[in-house]
Amino acid sequence: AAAPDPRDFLALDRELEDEERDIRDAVRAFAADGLLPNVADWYEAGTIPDARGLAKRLGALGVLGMHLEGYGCAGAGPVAYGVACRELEAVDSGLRSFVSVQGSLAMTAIHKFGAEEQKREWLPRMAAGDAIGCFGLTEPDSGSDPGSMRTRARRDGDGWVLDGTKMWITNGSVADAAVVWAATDDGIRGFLVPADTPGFTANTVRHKLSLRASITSELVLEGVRLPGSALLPGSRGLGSPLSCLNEARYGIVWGVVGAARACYESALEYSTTREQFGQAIGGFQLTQRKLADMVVDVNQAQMTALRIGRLKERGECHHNHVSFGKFANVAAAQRVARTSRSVHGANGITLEYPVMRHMANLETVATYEGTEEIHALSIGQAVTGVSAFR
Ligand code: TGC
Ligand code: FAD
Repeated sequence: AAAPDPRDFLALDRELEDEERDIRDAVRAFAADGLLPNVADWYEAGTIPDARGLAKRLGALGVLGMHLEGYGCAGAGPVAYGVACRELEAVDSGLRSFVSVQGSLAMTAIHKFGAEEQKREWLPRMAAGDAIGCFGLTEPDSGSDPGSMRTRARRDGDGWVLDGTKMWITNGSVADAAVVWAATDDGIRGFLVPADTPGFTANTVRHKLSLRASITSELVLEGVRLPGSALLPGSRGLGSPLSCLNEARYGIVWGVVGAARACYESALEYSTTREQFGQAIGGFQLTQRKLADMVVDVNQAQMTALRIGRLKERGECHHNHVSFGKFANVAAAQRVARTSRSVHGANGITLEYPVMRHMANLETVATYEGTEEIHALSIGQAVTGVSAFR
């Protein structure tokens, strides 16, 4: 048998189908030319300077809502979608976030719960990147427990009035429309709020030390009057936003394999070129142990992602499988990023290398879309049958 390829030790990419490999190559090439050369500057600036231009370029690449059917979406399989997330997050978690929020959260909410007219109005524009969407579930006092939300939608004749504050909303200040989750007399429902509606404002969160190449915002809704047609009529209860989260969480299961791979590959390259005590540091036993730990984590995380992807393809992926993947793979990526940082010595703390940027980003990734603790509790509940959330 051939010796393992250090960049794909268990030859897992050989398990990809042709369509999946084509998407991998297209996104990887796009990322190498159009994202990687700029991302450290965006990170340092703490923003994506031309979010609209980026949306259009990602739309042209075909990755926005790529796993959805119809309305200008590609209808790609879950593994193809996962591979795209992996290649984007190999550059930066903020860029995968952009695609997750647009496709897996905002577009998925409209696709699953929207009226035909809402789908026709928004989905093709969002798939093309001509319109940007965001997804407002979290509030200042309701994070892990979104069921405690205070944002309220009350009936006003045929329409609705929304009041409340959403916090930590990715792309909030650049969005054309926000999917806002609000409590009503009938439980939690979703609303499609155009950003130019009077009473709606978005304020950018400043001074983040993680996910800096991403726009994060507070959404304030003060007496926002909406027509009856703004309701997502199919949405009902907390299960509706949670079912969208499953899609985005699935993208993270794959995405963080990319972040981990980038950190491992940077350490591998560095360890063969950096010399101390008269030899490449990759020749020291302690460095080899670090490389072994990293390559095992990257490949195990990739196996987990691929397995969950194939289950999803067959309609056999339960949301607890996704919790398993997010819990295991984010932790693996964090270990790899930290280990890789140590291999790079002082150079590892700069933006010249991607490792500290990934390491800081992964703090956000471990928090959003359900914290590490929330997913541990989901797995605990799945294996014991006992809920320990409250
Ligand atoms: P609980 O009573 O357990 O559940 C309420 C209803 O929802 C159902 N359900 C799910 N359905 C689909 N998918 C899931 N993952 C589901 N989990 C639960 C459940 O069966 C029930 O249905 P029904 O019919 O019986 O009513 O609700 P709970 O209040 O006890 O909370 C459960 C918990 C803690 C798991 C949930 O609230 C949770 O997941 N909390 C974490 C919140 C979170 O992940 N927020 C993310 C915000 S969005 C974001 O972070 C975007 S970042 C994106 C980026 O930039 O990439
Ligand atoms: P809290 O829920 O207050 O948790 C604090 C700590 O307590 C955590 O360690 C948590 O695990 C722990 N904890 C809470 N409950 C329990 C329990 N029952 N048992 C044990 N431990 C527990 N949200 C959106 O709606 N849309 C977005 O687009 C979005 N984008 C984001 C982008 C960024 C950069 C960040 C940082 C967050 C984003 N979020 C978004 C919000 C994110 O989903 C929340 O931060 C997350 O759900 C956790 O909520 P919290 O920060 O309020 O923490």
